[in-house]
Amino acid sequence: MTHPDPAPSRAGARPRVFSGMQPTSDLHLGNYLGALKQWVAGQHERENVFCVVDLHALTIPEAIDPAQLRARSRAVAAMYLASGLDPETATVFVQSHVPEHTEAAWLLNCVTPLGWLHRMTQFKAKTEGRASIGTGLLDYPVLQAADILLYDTDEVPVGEDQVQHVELTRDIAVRFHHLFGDVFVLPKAVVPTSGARVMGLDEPTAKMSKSIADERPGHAVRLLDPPNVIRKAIMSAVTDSERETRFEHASPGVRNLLTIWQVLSGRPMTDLEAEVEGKGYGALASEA
Ligand code: AQP
Repeated sequence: MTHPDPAPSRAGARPRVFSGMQPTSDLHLGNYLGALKQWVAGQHERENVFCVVDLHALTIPEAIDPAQLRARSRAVAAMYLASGLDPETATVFVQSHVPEHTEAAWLLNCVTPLGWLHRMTQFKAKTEGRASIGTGLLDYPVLQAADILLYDTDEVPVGEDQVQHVELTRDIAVRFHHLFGDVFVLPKAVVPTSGARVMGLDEPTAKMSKSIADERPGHAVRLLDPPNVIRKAIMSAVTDSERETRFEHASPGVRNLLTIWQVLSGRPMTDLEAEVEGKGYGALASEA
């Protein structure tokens, strides 16, 4: 489905940004490079609304301890600020503290065809191998649409895995407009050119993820890991037996390390390739 680009929501105003993270566990490098880094970089040119989306963390109830969820919500908010979000320019809040999110989700549920939700790749990925699947896991993209649409959001800075949900948000808004007239600003996803999908260090064909990092040390670099743990995870990252360190010909593991290094250093990829060419993966991992 295609829609026209959204008109600016408030004439003359700066674009409004909304985004959030689930307090399911400690944030990792993928969360930082895919989303948080962009939030911080753009904050002075935009109106900023950033949420800790604790209700989304309930979609896998077996994994939730209520006291831990409250503590993790505070920890995620603290990570937003520690990463450089300025509370003077950004509104930071916890989703469950604003009941309008769930009220709006119900209204949007009633206009969202079930088939649209079954098509979501995150739903397919998160239900794989699960004996019991809660309705919330299917429906949470509608709550996400409510989160975004409530704030007249122009831009949603996210990692690549969330782009489909932002497109669904636009589809739901357009359907609502067909039925009831124009109400919402149509948001667009904004993904970084590099680092939009950081892959697992131990499995570079799957994205780095908080829940997998809880089960497998060496899967991710968490933002609060001490330097020796980070070094160990990077040095033991899966690469391959080839000696190719040029980005376009490299294996997924090597591409992942090159991407991480490139985004964190801010240097052009060709410089980095030249620096490690012929030196093997030890050199690449040490640099990354
Ligand atoms: N590997 C990743 N690379 C780039 N961006 C990523 N994001 C997540 N993983 C990567 C982006 O981080 C933001 C917050 O994500 P989330 O908390 O809403 O949940 P998620 O996308 O489901 O992330 P995780 O880490 O995989 O968490 P769990 O394991 O709890 O499901 C989003 O902008 C996301 O795109």
